[in-house]
Amino acid sequence: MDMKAYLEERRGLVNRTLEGIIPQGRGPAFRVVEAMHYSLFAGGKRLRPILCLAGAEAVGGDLSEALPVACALEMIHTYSLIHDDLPAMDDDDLRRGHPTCHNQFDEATAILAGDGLLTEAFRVIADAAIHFIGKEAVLLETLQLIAAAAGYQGMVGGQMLDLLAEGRQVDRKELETIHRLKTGALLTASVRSGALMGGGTRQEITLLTGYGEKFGLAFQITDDILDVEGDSTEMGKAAGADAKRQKATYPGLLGTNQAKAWARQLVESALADLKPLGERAAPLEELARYLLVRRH
Ligand code: GRG
Repeated sequence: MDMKAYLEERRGLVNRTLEGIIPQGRGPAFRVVEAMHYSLFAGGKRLRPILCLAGAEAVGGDLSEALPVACALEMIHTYSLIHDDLPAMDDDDLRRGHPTCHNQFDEATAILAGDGLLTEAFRVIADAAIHFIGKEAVLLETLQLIAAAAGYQGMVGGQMLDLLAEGRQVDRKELETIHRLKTGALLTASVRSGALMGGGTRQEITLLTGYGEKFGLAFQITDDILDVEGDSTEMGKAAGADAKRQKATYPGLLGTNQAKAWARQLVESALADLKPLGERAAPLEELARYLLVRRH
């Protein structure tokens, strides 16, 4: 398949829908909407919405039914980046190749922009109920899944553990827990929610959840490797940030070669999960392979 064209088409679909959700500079509190829009459209691969749509596609679902959830996932992800960059957390100046939200605006506005995106994401999912009359249980399960993945049992909890681990020796088990929560939970929820919204069977949903978990971990390993080997301009953020903050990473713990070998193993295992789904899972297959060659 032509993956480049596929990704461009999906990004376009997501971006157009997001533009409709967060129109530039409207509403009574113009400044916060401007900051939300700024961070949302400051680049970004749109990996989570693309995974969600591909999850729906893999079970033969209708893309339009998964689209609001796909956009909500990107909004939650963007909120997490804005807050992660704040001086109280990673204190970063550059994100997605642009000044971070608190540098472009100010700290209070950046906090509110993150809050605004997170809250709005759940309104968008709730609004999708109109397409789910008679099958509300699917939407409720999705809502519950995404809330758990984003909250203290998922990303927020992982971020807390990550901050607590700074400057301290961490073993492989602890590192895996941090990343499974901080990064993996939302990525897994992206594929799983797509499969749910697409009307997948329980067996299909379980297979795609397994895929998502391995994808999430492999994504984090390759993110750590890029922090060591990557190019700041290509990545749109400073390389070497992990070492600077004395963060535990996979290359730091296992060595770069072993970390790469583990990422390959995880991708192979994720691909095996997709086998029973056949051709419809081809985009997810390509997305997993892309992890091993990505440069940003
Ligand atoms: C503040 C609650 C809270 C959580 C922050 C996402 C996160 C948790 C921190 C970001 C720090 C980081 C670099 C994590 C590693 C993996 C990751 C999430 C990378 C960024 O995701 P991409 O590569 O970014 O999908 P784009 O910009 O392409 O969307």
